[in-house]
Amino acid sequence: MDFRNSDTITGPRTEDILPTTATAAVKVVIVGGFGVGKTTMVGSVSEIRPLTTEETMTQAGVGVDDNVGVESKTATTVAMDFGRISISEELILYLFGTPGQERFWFLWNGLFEGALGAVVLIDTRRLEVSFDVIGRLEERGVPFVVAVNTFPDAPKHPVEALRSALDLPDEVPMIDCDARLRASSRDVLMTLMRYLHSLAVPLG
Ligand SMILES: Nc1nc2c(ncn2[C@@H]2O[C@H](COP(=O)(O)OP(=O)(O)OP(=O)(O)O)[C@@H](O)[C@H]2O)c(=O)[nH]1
Ligand SMILES: [Mg+2]
Repeated sequence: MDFRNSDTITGPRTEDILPTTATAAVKVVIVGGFGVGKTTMVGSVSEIRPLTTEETMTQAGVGVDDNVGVESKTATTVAMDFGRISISEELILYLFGTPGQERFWFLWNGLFEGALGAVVLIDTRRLEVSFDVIGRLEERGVPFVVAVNTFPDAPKHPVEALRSALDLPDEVPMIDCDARLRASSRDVLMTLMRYLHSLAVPLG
């Protein structure tokens, strides 16, 4: 377990302290198949030092972990990512990134407890790694938005084709993003918050 960008931990930094104006906190889970950019997204958008649990991938994972298409990846999340972002002076989001490797999916149960919504990150080069993820969210009844992470060599599909490939209902928002960029990751979270709000407001 590791606090990125830190050598010694000497106590909370000013930016780690929860603003006194905060009155509501929402738990959001960032989910997706192996290597779609979950840890990257939590790290780019978090205003506190993200907690990561990345471990080096070794030969022992060959044949167990599915790294097809992301062979250059050298580390993988083995438990969770954690970060925090203030959406407004009052509203704080707590972000939990899930592990992508299927052998760690049993951890999802704890990570989803109390979650109000989820972001499903997808990589259009490897759409198939997202099918099970979306199915599991639907089983749990957790509302989610889909964020298409833009890798440079990823094929561009029309939104309707993507929706149909993922069998996504029309009302589920879909947005392009670059998980490395704070503003882009923040837009994704704002889309989720707007969607959750629309679900909470009773129709006319
Ligand atoms: N070009 C590009 N690269 C990205 C983007 N997001 C992530 N990456 C890279 O893709 C790789 C995988 O990202 P991670 O954030 O580790 O993916 P993950 O979903 O947490 O992976 P697991 O925890 O192993 O499932 C890293 O090398 C990132 O630098 C993106 O939006 N664009
Ligand atoms: Mg990760």
